[in-house]
Amino acid sequence: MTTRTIPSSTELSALADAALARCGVDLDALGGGASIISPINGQALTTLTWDDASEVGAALDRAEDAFRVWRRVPAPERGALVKRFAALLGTHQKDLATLVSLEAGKITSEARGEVQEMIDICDFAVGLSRQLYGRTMPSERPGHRLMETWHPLGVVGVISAFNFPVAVWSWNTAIALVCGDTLVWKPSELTPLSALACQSILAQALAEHGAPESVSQVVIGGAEVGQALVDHPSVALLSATGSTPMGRRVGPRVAQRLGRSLLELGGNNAAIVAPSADLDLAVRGIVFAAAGTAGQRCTTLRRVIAHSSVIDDLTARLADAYGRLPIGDPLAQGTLVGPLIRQRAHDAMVTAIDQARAEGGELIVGGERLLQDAAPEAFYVRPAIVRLPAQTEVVLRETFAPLLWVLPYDHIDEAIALNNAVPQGLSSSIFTADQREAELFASSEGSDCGIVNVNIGTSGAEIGGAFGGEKDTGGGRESGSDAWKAYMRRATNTINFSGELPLAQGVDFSV
Ligand code: UN1
Repeated sequence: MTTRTIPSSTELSALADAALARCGVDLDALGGGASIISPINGQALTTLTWDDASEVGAALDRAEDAFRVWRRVPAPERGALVKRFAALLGTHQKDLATLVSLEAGKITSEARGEVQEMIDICDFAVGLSRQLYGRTMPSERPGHRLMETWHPLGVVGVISAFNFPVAVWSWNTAIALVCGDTLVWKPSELTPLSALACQSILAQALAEHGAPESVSQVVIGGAEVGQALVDHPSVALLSATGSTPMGRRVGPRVAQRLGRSLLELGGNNAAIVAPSADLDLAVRGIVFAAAGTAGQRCTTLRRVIAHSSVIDDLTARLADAYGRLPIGDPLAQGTLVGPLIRQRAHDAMVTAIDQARAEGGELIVGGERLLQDAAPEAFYVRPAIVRLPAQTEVVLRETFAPLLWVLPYDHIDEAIALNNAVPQGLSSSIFTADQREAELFASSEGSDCGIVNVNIGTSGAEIGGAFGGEKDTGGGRESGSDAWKAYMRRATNTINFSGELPLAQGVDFSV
């Protein structure tokens, strides 16, 4: 089942304009310049003037000034701002979701879910604003107190990717704001309208709160704008989400100036399907994780490692489900798979399928381009499944498209070794009814990823946990748990209230 019609440019532009206007964006100020393309039809939604790199320095100066004010505001009061922001996000949930669909091609349900993820992290941050706990430790010296305090860090630079154009920024922003930091955000050049809408909504909350407007700013532009942010000494923490090659460029540059970076990069996520797995559950979990968001999440399931006793049955069931996936206009009710972001993603998928075939793979289903007559400049594809006898070279790299490799295994140790034998380490899962297998997978000898799931897929994490992964995924943790510590600086305080001056480690230095 595939929708046959794709909205016209006029319809999509009208939707974008209306949503932007409701979010408070001044349409006349967008200016001419770069075309913002919707992947829904491959045509321009509007045009936008980009900032140039020199504007980054000015934005950072303003952010530093705002920081000196914002850091003095008590954390629970900073939380009150985030609470208001969440309420405004609730009011504009539909508008923001529309913009996310228009720019990133997400289906309505997932786009709304992305905005819900923003509201959820705001709720988390509001609670956190009263829980920025430091520890106290027993001092070895009499009459002394030893403790840690957490202080605002400074200006946080955020570089975000097209596939989560609003949620990932909000993970950083909600947490950084309660931590007392200010922010400069460079969104993906593919999704600037969603960013401008977020910025406008946050600006409203800041104004109502009487906070400096430069607490949060956005700079729109290409790679040179991102680079200016990466290199600037005013950026205390650079949080970047994107591909591993991007992270390899960014990480060393920030390290060179001894800045702090938080990297959330590529994944190559696997699900092990054990002989005892509930296959109905596994199929549902796999289809959402592999074909949802048209395979364009960093947490997308890219590899199924199935026991040889279930692999035929599982593959047949997956092929059947893939054959029934409704693909087309992401704004239309019932669509489950929208377009790829651009031609490059489609080309990468075709190239990977060809390489897999040359490496002994068999294309089970999908890979064909759809809706070419209705939208010749857009890239709709049927998600594909390729069965391979082993984890060949093509499987080791992340192809950011709905392309699922199915690989066999015979023993759980072999399955875990396959799970870990890729350069990336973001997300992983196992479908099993065998508790020992599940626990082994989640143990220190199991999956080497930052996210390790049992009987659910690899994507769709909640905001309560820390989010990120190891190896080529970059090692950073965003979102919940104690990820806030990356956004603050820690001071260790030793307070002497004794009237004596005993030295630590028993050192004698009396004169
Ligand atoms: C991403 O793709 O960069 O776990 C983030 C998930 C979402 C976040 C994905 N909550 O799939």
